[in-house]
Amino acid sequence: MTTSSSTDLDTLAQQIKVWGQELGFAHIGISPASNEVHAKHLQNWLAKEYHGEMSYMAEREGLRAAPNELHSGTIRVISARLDYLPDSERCETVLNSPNKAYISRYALGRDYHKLIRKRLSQLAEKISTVAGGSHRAFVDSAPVLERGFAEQAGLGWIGKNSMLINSKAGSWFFLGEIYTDVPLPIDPPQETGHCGSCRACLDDCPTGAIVAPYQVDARRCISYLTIELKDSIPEELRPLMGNRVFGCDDCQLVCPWNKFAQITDETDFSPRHQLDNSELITLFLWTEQAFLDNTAGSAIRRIGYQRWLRNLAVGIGNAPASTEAIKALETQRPIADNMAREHIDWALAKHKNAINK
Ligand code: B12
Ligand code: SF4
Repeated sequence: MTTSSSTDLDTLAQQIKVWGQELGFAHIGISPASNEVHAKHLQNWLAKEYHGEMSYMAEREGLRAAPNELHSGTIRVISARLDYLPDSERCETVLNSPNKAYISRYALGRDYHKLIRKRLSQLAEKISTVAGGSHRAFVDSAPVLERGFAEQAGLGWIGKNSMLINSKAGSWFFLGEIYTDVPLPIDPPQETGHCGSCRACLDDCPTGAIVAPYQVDARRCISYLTIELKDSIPEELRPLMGNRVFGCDDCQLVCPWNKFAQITDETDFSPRHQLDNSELITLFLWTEQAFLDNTAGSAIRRIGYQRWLRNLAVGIGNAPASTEAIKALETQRPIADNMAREHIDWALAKHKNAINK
């Protein structure tokens, strides 16, 4: 097949969607390779310093909405959606059990980065075989405005929680992209504004991180505090974090559109080591070797052992006072670095004060 005529390109676009489905993607859409509206939103967000310590967001700002600068010749962005929700039954139970550790649903199984990039590369190869051209696959960590491009490509619309939401599938999915120089036909965006008067996510965010509709101040977001932040977690935010020790899903859990969420059939995303239903203390008492073994191939490993201890110490500090918690905190205190130890001391003080009252 050649791609010289628009009919050929229409056929190729349809074929790409079929291949995408065969590779496990739930939705594929194609958009132009520019996004000025979202570039402006990003600029405002950075100006307010909502990115906190994520300096990579500011450093590569110009590239995010300008695919051609990241991969020369790009004129189209192919956006892909991969559902990850393993099952949602336990979320509320764990969140309401203060001795248990809540780990966000996206991180319970295998790290998604490699998996998605590999499949996108396979898709890019198929396109290349048929149409030639130059293609490059991205997922998450590259300077790409993923939600903005996915919205433009018709994969969904951006909710007040800033998540990309699909009217038939909610928001429990990852995004990935292929930049291409093949002039594929463009998909229409979905209508926007489906939040209406709802503001459940703004009202329910534990730390008040959704400071205005569509605007997340990452510095308050539990996902940032537990995953991105390398140093100490601000003390005033710790009590608000409850038992959320790696990421946070509250703004998705309360969203009414997630009653349409699709359960993933990717076995790689199934919870490992009972991470969807573990006691805070059990995880806190893992040795460094156990942490490395149990988080091999998982996104959790990226934060390292000391931040793992830091996050769990905050969770334990928020749990009901107990001598068992004091014992666990004292056991791990000597192996903690200064940063983690400060959180352990905070938690110890909370438990001891409550017990001595
Ligand atoms: C930095 C980052 C974070 C930061 C900052 C979050 C944020 N909202 O920006 C932190 C660490 C907090 C984070 C948390 C999470 N993240 Co994150 N994150 C990213 C990353 C790397 C960049 C996002 C970005 O560009 N932020 C900059 C700001 C300006 O963009 P934004 O908040 O998305 O805002 C957009 C819209 O709201 C809109 N907008 C802004 N202002 C306004 C105003 C109006 C009036 C309107 C109409 C629109 C509008 O324009 C903005 C730009 O597109 C992307 C991957 C990527 N390369 O894109 C993943 C990504 C967005 N994250 C993802 C996920 C899954 C999460 C978490 C659910 C993980 C978790 N469970 O803990 C949470 C969700 C928190 C939340 N509500 O955003 C997925 C989202 C998939 C989806 N369905 O939307 C992505 C796409 C990763 C992926 N490849 O799948 N994340
Ligand atoms: S919870 Fe309500 S306001 Fe927030 S994203 Fe969902 S529909 Fe929109």
